[in-house]
Amino acid sequence: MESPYEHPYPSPELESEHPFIEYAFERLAGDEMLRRARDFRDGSERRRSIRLFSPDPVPRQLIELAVEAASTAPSGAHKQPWTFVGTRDPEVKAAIRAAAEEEERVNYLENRMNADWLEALEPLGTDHHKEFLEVAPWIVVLFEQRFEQRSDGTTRRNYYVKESTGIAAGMFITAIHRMGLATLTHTPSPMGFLRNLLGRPDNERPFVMFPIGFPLEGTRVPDLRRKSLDEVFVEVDRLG
Ligand code: IYR
Repeated sequence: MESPYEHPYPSPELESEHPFIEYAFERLAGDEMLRRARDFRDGSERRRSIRLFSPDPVPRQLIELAVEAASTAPSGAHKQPWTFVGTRDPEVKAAIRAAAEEEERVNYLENRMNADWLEALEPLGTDHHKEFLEVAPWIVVLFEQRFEQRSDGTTRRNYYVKESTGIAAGMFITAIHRMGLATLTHTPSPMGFLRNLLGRPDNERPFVMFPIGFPLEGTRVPDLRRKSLDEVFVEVDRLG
């Protein structure tokens, strides 16, 4: 077929500087695409954030596989500006719980969250108790790298750090769900304490924390409704 492109990518000049490889893309039959699309949609629909984890252990290999999947996320200038920091150490988890509960105590009980915010959270029934941080077998904290720290001591800018790390977070959550585990996107606020407790360098800032494990048997979750397709998708077929 004749190429629809006047300006092919990569250009011969680009490729002479930076070698490219062929994209090993597998084009599926239409019915297989639909089957996979539905399967993924249905599986995603069953995901819930949970707040009561079982203490049952989870092998490190599963966490590693989820991090590898998440780390395939697209990122600004392919900088992959993230670090996933995992712990299953009881002392570390206890220290994280204590610090998170102290911040949340100020949020909930000393009015650091305003009345509107507290009202929005009411149906979820959250409070400053974060026992799950000790009970869940793993805590993974995703750090964004505000800049790149090279081994020779120099630094380089990263680009679209929050967007890139946010996409990696979504892929991590999806990977955890698809392997049969559960998590909670937890952002104790402010969460600067995580950098000290986990001994992370200056260029890293905590982005989100994930307690990970199996749901405690019989765990209940809020009876949420998700927005329908028409509430979240619009096709535009003429200029605005
Ligand atoms: N960080 C607090 C409050 C909280 C905020 C939102 I937005 C939530 O969706 C849930 C909780 C906490 O962790 O309790």
